[in-house]
Amino acid sequence: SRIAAQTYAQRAAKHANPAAKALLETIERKQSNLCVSVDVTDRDEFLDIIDTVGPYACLIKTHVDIIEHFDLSLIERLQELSSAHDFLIFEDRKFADIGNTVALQYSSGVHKIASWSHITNAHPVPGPSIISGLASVGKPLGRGLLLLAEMSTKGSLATGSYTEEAVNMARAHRDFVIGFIAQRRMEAVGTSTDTNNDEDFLILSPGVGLDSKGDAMGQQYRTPKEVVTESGCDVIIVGRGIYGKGGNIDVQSVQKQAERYRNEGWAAYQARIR
Ligand code: 5IU
Repeated sequence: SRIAAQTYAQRAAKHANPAAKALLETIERKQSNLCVSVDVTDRDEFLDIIDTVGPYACLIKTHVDIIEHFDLSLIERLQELSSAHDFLIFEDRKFADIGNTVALQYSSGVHKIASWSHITNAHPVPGPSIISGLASVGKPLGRGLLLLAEMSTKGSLATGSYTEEAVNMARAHRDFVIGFIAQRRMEAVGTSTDTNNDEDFLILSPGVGLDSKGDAMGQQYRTPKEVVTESGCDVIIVGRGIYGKGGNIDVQSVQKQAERYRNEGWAAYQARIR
């Protein structure tokens, strides 16, 4: 596709959304298209993993609702690590309710996601009102939203016309929807409205692993080469491939794996733009 042949820097220079621009710039500056997904429940382990992988990542993906003893001091530490290691933050909240409710879930409650997460995501299942609800909170803060156009799991229902309609919904809200969680590029999906030739959706792809094909709960893994070079995705999202089962992390091995996935992801991108 037109976009897949461009460099991250070229795309950063043209992107109008502040979160998308910052992510593309970070990717280029750090030569890393690696997003590390930190799905652990212990606060100290969460921060230790992020401090270890931070130098290799453009983005850290969180599920803050799984963390025991959460309070906003944890977010302060996360923000310190984000500045120290130069990565953005993506709370993988997967909003799915009516506009009014998601606006409250995004802004308020225990987690106050909009106040600290540069990027978040939503299921398109409620229709376009989920975008306007989230945009009412996130746009004034310069945030970006990803729609879940596809999933990596076996038997996912997000396929075919559901995926097409998700892409069409995003096209009508390009000021706030910066891209998709998906398994491939989306330019050819749905009905293109790209008359100015300036559509640039970021594709962030979970289900990435070098040593495993999946887990016992339906997850399916592909390699960075399959995801970035062959399917044209922009960011690889890697969790257990980097930190293993969790529970007592071996810092050296976590660091080694983060560096390995970063190198593989970047090589796969270089092979794509060549
Ligand atoms: N995740 C997926 N697949 C998806 C979506 C999200 O794996 O289709 I949407 C999340 C779940 C988890 C992370 O937080 O990405 C992948 O973790 P592992 O690399 O440990 O499987």
